[in-house]
Amino acid sequence: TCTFRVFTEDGRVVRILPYEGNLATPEGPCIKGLSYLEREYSSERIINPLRRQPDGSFVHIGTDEALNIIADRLVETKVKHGPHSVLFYRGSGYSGLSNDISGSFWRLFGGATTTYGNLCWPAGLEAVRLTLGDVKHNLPWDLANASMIILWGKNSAETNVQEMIHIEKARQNGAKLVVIDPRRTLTADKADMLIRPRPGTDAALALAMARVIIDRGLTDKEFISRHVSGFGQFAASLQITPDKAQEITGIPAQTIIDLAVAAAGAGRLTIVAGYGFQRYTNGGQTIRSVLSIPVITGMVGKPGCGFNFANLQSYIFDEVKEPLSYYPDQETDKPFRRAISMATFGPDFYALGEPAIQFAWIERGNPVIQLPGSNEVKKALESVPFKVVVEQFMTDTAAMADIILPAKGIFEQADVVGSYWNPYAQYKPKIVDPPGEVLPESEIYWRLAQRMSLNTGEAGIPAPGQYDDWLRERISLTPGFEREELMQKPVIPEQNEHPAYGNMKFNTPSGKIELWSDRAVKLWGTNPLPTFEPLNDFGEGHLPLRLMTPNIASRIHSQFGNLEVIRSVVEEPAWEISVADARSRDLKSGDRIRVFNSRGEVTGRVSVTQRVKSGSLVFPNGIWLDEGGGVNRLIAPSETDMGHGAAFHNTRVDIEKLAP
Ligand SMILES: Nc1nc2c(c(=O)[nH]1)N[C@H]1C(S)=C(S)[C@@H](COP(=O)(O)OP(=O)(O)OC[C@H]3O[C@@H](n4cnc5c(=O)[nH]c(N)nc54)[C@H](O)[C@@H]3O)O[C@H]1N2
Ligand SMILES: Nc1nc2c(c(=O)[nH]1)N[C@H]1C(S)=C(S)[C@@H](COP(=O)(O)OP(=O)(O)OC[C@H]3O[C@@H](n4cnc5c(=O)[nH]c(N)nc54)[C@H](O)[C@@H]3O)O[C@H]1N2
Ligand SMILES: [Mo]
Repeated sequence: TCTFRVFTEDGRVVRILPYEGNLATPEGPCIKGLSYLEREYSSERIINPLRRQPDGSFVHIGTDEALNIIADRLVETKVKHGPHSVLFYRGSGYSGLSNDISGSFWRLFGGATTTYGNLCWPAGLEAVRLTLGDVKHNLPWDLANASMIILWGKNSAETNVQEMIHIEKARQNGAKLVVIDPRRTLTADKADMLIRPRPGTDAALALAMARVIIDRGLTDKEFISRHVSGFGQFAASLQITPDKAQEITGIPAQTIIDLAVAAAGAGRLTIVAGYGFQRYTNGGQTIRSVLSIPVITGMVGKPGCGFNFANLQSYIFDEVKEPLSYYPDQETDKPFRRAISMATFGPDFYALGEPAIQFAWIERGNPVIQLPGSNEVKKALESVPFKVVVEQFMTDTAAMADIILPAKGIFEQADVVGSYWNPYAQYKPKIVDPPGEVLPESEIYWRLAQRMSLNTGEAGIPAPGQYDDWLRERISLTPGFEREELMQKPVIPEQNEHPAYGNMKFNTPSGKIELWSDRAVKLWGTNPLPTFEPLNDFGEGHLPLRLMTPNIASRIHSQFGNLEVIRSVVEEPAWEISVADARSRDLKSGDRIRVFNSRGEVTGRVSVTQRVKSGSLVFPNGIWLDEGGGVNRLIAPSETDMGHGAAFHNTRVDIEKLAP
C-alpha cells in the first residue's frame, strides 16, 4: 500500500520510482517494492494452468481444459456431497476490492466451508476495539509531533520502513525513542533506550508502569473523569509492583519506574504497538494492558499522542476489510458457510464431521507453511481428493495442487486498495496485460460460473469486459471522495478523523474509553480488566528455549524470497541463539542443529548473536521448506485469548548439535 510511480515501455514495466504525493510513503518503496519489476517477469512465474500427473510432476494444460475439469469437479462434488464439502481458503497475499468477487462466487455456488479468524493481528484489533470502540490512530506523519515514542514490540526498521521516516523527523525535533523488544532489532539500533522483557510478559511491565503512574499522582484526572470508564476498579486491581514486575519480566524495577515517570511526563506520548507480542495466548489482554498507559495519562485524541496499533480509517470499501471478518457467526454468512478457525486449522479440519472436504480451493495464501501446526495442515490437505491453487509461483502449497491456475500480478488488473497504517484509499490502474494465460480471479470465477450455468449477473460477478464498470460503480457508491479524484491520486477519505478520537466520542457500550469491559467477558471470557496472564505452553514448559518467528525486511512472509534481486542482497536465514545458550551447548556460528519438540523438527545452521536474549531461539517465518524453513511445523495450532488469532509464540523447543 505504498504509492509508487511505475513506468512502462512497449507494454512492459521498466522502472519504479518514488511518488512524493503520498505523505506516508514519500521516499519510495523498499527493496520488495522495487523487486516487483523482477517479480512480474520472473522466469519462475507460473503463467499457464498446470495439471498434476500421476507421477507428481506438472504439465501445462490449456485454460479451457483446466476450467472444464474444475467446473465438472465442482458440480459433481456439490451434487454428491453438498456445497460444504468444498473448502475455500484465502490468505493475505493480496488485498483489493476485487477480492469481493471470490465471496460472491462461493455464495452463488451455494456456500462452502471456509475459515474464520486471522493469522495476523486480531487479538490486538479486538483489544483496541473493546477499549476505544474503533481501531484507528493519528496520521503517520503526526509522529513527528510526539515528544516520546515507544515502539512496543514493533520492528519498524524491517516491517514498516516508511514509519522510520516519521520517527526520524520526531527525533530531529527532540523526541525520545524507546524500543521494547526481547530482541535487539535493527529498530532498536536507532533507539535512545532498549528494554528487553522476557517474551510474553509485557502486560506485567505495563501494569506495573500504570501502578507507578497512579501511585505518584501522574494521571490526567480531568481526562479520566470525563472520558474513562472503570478507572477506579482498574486502579484497585493493580497488584504488580515494580519489584514483582522485575521478577516476571527480567527488567530492573528502577528502569520500570523511570520509564513510567518519563512516559507520564512526556506531554505528547505515542505508543506504536506491533503485532508480534499479541501472538500469544495472553495477547489481547497484553494489548489492553499497554493501552491503559495512554488512557490514564490522557494521551488520546491529541496531536503527537495516541496508541498506534492499526488505522482502519481507509478501509472504506467493505471487502478491503476482509481480514476483519473474524466472527464465525456473521449474519451475512450464516446461510452460506461452515467455518473452521485458521489458527487451529488442522484439528478443526478433522473435527468437521459430514460432509468431509472433497475439494479445496486456495488463493492468495501459502497455508502449508504459514499456518501453525503445519504438519497437520499438510496432512489434512493431502487427504483432500482434489485441490485447486491460484498462485504466481511454485510455493509449498501450490506444489500440492491437482490444478494450479496462474495468478495475476499487481500491475495486471485495476483495483482499489486501503491500508492498515496509512490513511489513503488508492486506485491502482491496470498498466500491463497479464503474461501467458494468466487471468485475474474475477475472470476465473466468471468463466467457471458460465460453465456451471450459474447466474453471474444476479450475483454481481462482472463479465470480463465489464470489470472496469463494476469497479467504477463500487467506487461511486462509496461516500467520502470524488471518484475522478480517486482515479488520479491517493485520497484521504473525508471521514478520516485526525487526531483520531479528537471528538472524544468512543464507540463502546458506555460511550467512554473502557478499562473495564463487560464485552471482554461476554465475548471472550477474559477478565473485565486488563491483566497479566502467564503463558500456557501446551505441556512443553520444560523445554529450554522459546521459539520466536518474526518477519524480516526482505520478504512479506513467504513472498519475495525466491527473487534474484532479493537473494543477491540477503544472507541465508539462520537460527539465532544467544552467546550464553550457544556456549553452554558448545555451539558456534555455522554449526548445524536439529530443532525439535513434540510437534516436529527442523534442521539448519546457527548464528550466535548478542541480538537474542538467552532462553530464546529466533528464526523468521515465511522461509520455504526447500530453503530450510517451515518453522510452523514446531508450532501448536492454538488461538489467542481474543479475536481468534494464532498464538505462534507460545512455542518451546529444544536443540541438538548435528555433525557438520
Ligand atoms: N519487510 C516486511 N514487512 C512486513 C511484513 C514482512 O513479512 N516483511 N509483514 C507485514 C505483516 S502481514 C505484519 S503482521 C507486520 C508485522 O510487523 P511487526 O509487528 O513489526 O513484526 P513482527 O516481526 O511480527 O513482531 C515485531 C517484534 O515483536 C517482537 N516480540 C515478540 N515477542 C514479544 C514480546 O513478548 N514482547 C515484546 N515487547 N516484543 C515481542 C519480535 O522480536 C519482533 O521484533 O509487518 C508487515 N510488514
Ligand atoms: N510462525 C509464524 N507464522 C506466521 C507468522 C508469524 O509471525 N510466525 N505471521 C503470520 C502473519 S502476520 C501473516 S499475515 C501470515 C501470512 O501468510 P499468508 O496469508 O499465507 O501470506 P503469504 O505468505 O504472504 O503468501 C501469499 C501468497 O499469495 C500469492 N499472491 C500474491 N498476489 C496474489 C493474487 O493476486 N492472487 C493470488 N491468488 N495469489 C496471490 C503470493 O504469491 C504468495 O504465495 O503468516 C502468518 N504466519
Ligand atoms: Mo500479518
